[in-house]
Amino acid sequence: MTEFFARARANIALSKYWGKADRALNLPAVPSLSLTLDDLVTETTAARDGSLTHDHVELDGTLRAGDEAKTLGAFLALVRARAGVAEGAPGSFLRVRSVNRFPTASGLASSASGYAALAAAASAAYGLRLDDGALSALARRGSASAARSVFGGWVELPAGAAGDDTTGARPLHGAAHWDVAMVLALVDRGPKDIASRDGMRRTAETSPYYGAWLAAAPLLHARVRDAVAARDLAATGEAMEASTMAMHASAWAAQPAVRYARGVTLDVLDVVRSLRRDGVGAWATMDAGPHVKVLCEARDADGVAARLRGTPGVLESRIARPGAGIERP
Ligand code: 2P0
Repeated sequence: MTEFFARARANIALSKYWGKADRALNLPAVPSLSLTLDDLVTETTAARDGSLTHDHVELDGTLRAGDEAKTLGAFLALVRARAGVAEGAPGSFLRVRSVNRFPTASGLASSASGYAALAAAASAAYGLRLDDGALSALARRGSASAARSVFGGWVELPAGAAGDDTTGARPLHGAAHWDVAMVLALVDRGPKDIASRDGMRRTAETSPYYGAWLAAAPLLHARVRDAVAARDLAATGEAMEASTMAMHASAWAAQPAVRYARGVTLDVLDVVRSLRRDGVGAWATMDAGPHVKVLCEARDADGVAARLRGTPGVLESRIARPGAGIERP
């Protein structure tokens, strides 16, 4: 059994992806821009195993079963179809081991690094040679944010056009483009309340503000992209916060509400605002969970992390820096 290894890093979106243009192909309805981070790593090995009658996927030491195994198996079946490997043929199923080496409590998006690493390891196991763009488009089928984790640094995932399965992310600037940090404030160790896929579906189906989000998102994305290109921290931070709040506002208005923020989340937002009042350039974003990620200059990161750590309800704060793209066979 030959094992194929891949390593990918998580990313945090500055302009947010929320909603799908095509549910079957998992195409995003809006463009997004992210920063790949250095120390949130998923490592995955995949090997074809003739003794298996279905895929075995072990995540963080636990063999996945039920709906989760079904979802993962459907993704691997897609990789097989691309590689021309007949479903059920001897040696067609994979033994996969994936470990999140997040040096921190969980609760940070791992589906991005997870599906990027899985797409890379599985395609290698089937001898499917993909360039980064094609690998990104494949990872997107697992999780749209995973398309961005194929690349390091500053990455754009365009909105998809219904039916266009080639949509993948593209690198805008390398990790060295800008010396910033994302300071992560973790406020909860439990699993998230609503999976992002379900949250965005409910938003699209029931929120009166989903249409407003679809109209605003591309403009906010363009502001983020221009500000990142110019390394203008205030402009980037303001546009990032605007995209974040517009996304979450559309979700809050879903019925029932899709609300990821807790009381402590808002307390951290207050701290970030008071940091700015004190002259520290710091701006906040949140994803499908209660944690807050704070963008600042690298030289300010220690001070920002200390302030966040001192906020009641913050369990842990750590500094992430721009990171590299995927490593694969
Ligand atoms: C993002 N999020 O742009 C946004 C902001 C969460 C909030 O991408 O359905 O796990 O698997 O494509 O990529 C999380 O959603 O969703 C996400 P699917 P995904 O980072």
